[in-house]
Amino acid sequence: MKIYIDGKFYDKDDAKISVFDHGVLYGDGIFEGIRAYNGRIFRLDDHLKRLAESANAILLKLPLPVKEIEKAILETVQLNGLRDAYIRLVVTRGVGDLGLDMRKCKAGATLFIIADRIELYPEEFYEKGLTVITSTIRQKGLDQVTPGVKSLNYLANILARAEATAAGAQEAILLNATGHVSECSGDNIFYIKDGKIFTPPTSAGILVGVTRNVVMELCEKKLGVKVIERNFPRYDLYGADEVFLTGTGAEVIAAVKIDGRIIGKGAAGATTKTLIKHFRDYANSAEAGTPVYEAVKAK
Ligand code: PXG
Repeated sequence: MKIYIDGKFYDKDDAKISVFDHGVLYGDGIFEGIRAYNGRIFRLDDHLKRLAESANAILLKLPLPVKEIEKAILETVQLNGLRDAYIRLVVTRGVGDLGLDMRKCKAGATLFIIADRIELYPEEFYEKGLTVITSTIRQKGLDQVTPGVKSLNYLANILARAEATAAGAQEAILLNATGHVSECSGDNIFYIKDGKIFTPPTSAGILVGVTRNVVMELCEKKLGVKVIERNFPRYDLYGADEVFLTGTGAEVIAAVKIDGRIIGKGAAGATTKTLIKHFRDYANSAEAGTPVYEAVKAK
């Protein structure tokens, strides 16, 4: 495996950054989790746009123009010979001193890119669905560093996921300060009731998922249903016909048990299954991604 760090490629064991990097010392940085399907990087422009917005929000100057970052991503995937991949892109504040002052990070931001094979939920989970719990951990408020910034501070999400694991569940829902559902530790959430599809609005405190946006487009184009963005309590999930989660790793996947309540028929529902199919068809189509290899480009 070859890992990109600031313009150079390193073997896995040699891919290291400084202990004085503020990404390590303070979680001061941002990241993106991106997927490649069949030699094309899925919605790369969306990920790069979110990265640039996150950087701007935390006063971080990206070390390269976005177009150059795109080139570095393509090169990393190419060099590792991957067609289906999970790509982790991280931008840290860079090397500073032991204080909080970002002006001390004089050398500027560090960018590293890892491209690896993806670890997916086993296929059976797409039929039988996930077990989910509500975490005791609250979503960060909008007056804090907004959850819309994909920052390196993922402790709340990690601890929420640990609560899920301890409860024998795969995902955890985070409620926000007003008790409304925001999102899961690594996925956005939707529910279906009487033919209508709902998801929390950005004002609930969510990461605006690339997958979430694609699924909203697919609901409109393929199902003829416009997703309604509104705040709702977790009780609406308990009474839903179907609940599903979206994320780069999970794609579209049903949640069939939430806090011990069985949702719908207790397995992936018809609409969720239809969406899983539409999503996979789209993800593997030429229009969904930026080609990595010349042979694909020529097609
Ligand atoms: N909310 C949160 C908090 C996320 O971290 C999503 C929603 C979905 O966004 P995308 O753009 O992926 O549709 C995410 C992203 C993992 C893992 O290992 C998951 C994410 C990020 C990093 C790792 O499960 N999900």
